Amino acid sequence: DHDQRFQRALLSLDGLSVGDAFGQSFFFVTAATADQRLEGRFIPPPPWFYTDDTVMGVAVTRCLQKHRAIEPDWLAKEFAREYAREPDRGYGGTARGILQAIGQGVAWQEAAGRVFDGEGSCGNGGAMRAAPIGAYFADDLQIVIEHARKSAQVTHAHEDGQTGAIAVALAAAWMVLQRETSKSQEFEMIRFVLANMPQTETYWRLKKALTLPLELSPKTAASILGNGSQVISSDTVPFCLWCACRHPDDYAEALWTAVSVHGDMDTNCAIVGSLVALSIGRAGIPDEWLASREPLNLEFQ
Ligand code: 8NA
Ligand code: MG
Ligand code: MG
Repeated sequence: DHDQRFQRALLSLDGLSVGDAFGQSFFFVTAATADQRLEGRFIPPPPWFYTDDTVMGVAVTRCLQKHRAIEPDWLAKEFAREYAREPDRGYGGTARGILQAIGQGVAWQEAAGRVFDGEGSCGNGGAMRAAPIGAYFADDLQIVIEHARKSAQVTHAHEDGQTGAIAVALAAAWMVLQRETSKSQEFEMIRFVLANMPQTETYWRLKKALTLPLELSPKTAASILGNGSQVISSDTVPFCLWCACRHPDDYAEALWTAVSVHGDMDTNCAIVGSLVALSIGRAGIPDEWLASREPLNLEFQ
């Protein structure tokens, strides 16, 4: 029922927002300090400020609460409203223009469709906010796919931008399902995602993850899968799913792994955190980490 589904979406959102804020805090320090923290596993001093990943993840979760579905028209307005309220949360360059236009009354189809010479954005912004959708609809994969696509579409007209969201939502659904049946195996989640997602750029890159043993160093894996430094779906989602497979039962270790390769640290940690939270439950997110994240105003009614 809705309450149980919504609790799963909220759990994923906690994993997402703590990950986002944790990863973001590494952007504020020198490379030497970051390396020191990574080597010693010293968690950054609080508060950890969250970014666009969290703001948009909250909007998606609010949409699920209010409509029990992804309603693109409502979600586009909610994204634009939050952007206008706090434009400096670190939004992607193109995303800013799209959200501003929507706020000025341009239809989301037009605002999202005209960027990059009509190609649309394949940025990782669709993927970074998609896990709560997979968590919510876990028992019906066709609905997961349909609503993940809708949630990305309002800002990401490019097929691969939507594929990234679908892949992350499917991974989230798998985390919920495997927790219920407790049969977790190396790469099983990635195989499941590949079997159900569209075959665009992110698919082909994710396929490479199957050849990278989980004992491999994260840096080597990221050199093949990408570390998100291009801020696009295909460069981000495969490594994040590999991290979630590597540490499905250890939130802190999964995030240390994700952040260790630099790149899009807030977004990588947001995606990995949003997935691992679902397999470990809320008690698996360390209290100290939850308390370090800047307080979230969820405004759920
Ligand atoms: P977006 O739609 O602006 O896409 C992000 C970037 O991806 C763009 O600025 C382009 O560089 C690239 N890109 C997207 N589509 C294309 C294309 N068709 N052709 C060539 N390049 C393309 O925003 P978004 O919401 O997808 O982005 C999410 C990211 O922005 C997350 O990392 C989030 O944390 C935020 N962010 C970005 C940066 C950064 O740009 N380095 C830093 C901090 C935060
Ligand atoms: Mg961000
Ligand atoms: Mg980012």
